Amino acid sequence: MYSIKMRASQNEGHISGAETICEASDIERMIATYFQKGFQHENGEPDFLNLKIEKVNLPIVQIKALPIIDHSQLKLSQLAASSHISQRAIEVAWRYIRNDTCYRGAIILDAYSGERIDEFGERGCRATHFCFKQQREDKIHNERIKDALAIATIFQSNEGVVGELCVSDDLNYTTGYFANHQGYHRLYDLKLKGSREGGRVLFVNQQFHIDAFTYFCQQQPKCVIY
Ligand code: PML
Ligand code: MG
Repeated sequence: MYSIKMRASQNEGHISGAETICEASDIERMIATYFQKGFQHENGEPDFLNLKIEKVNLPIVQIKALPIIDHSQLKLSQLAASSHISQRAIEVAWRYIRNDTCYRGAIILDAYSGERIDEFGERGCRATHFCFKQQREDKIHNERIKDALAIATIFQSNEGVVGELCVSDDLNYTTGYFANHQGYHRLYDLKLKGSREGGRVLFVNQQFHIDAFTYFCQQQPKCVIY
């Protein structure tokens, strides 16, 4: 199997990214798909596009996708409270999401104090080396949701991660999610159209170990099964 990754940027600012793990026979199709995605993005015209193909040498672990919970009346404050995330940590998260930096990955906050505990800087922590497979009859057809569900599931599979808030940094996409151990809760109208604000913030408790987390998210090959 091969890991395929794409990232596109403009003036070093993030435009678009994507990744999967696939068979050798699918590499050509995937790089064509990602090339299109990177170059036809509403966030802007890239001046840099990187495609990376790597052979996967470690065994791939399978993880079960979080259930999708789609109740339009869900409130972030209630979800956060049920995951023991403080109001203060949520306020800090919004500040990171609304600032001018487009992080490529997630930033990590203490769920109680709201203090940032990672050292990933402006890059943030990405989930990498993964693919998404569907086994259910009622398949997800939306590529964006497949990708977001895979990433949310990978983050939630780590000890000490109690929640994740995601707001898309895509210009006109206003739906995001809050993930916790119960599932992937879709949240509507998180921002106004025409804004690049967005990002992923993880909330963690005392059980969290950054080294184990980083290895699992970035080195361990994973297949998220829905
Ligand atoms: C992204 O665009 O990177 C994040 C997508 C969030 C998807 C939310 C949803 O529609 O369920
Ligand atoms: Mg995006």
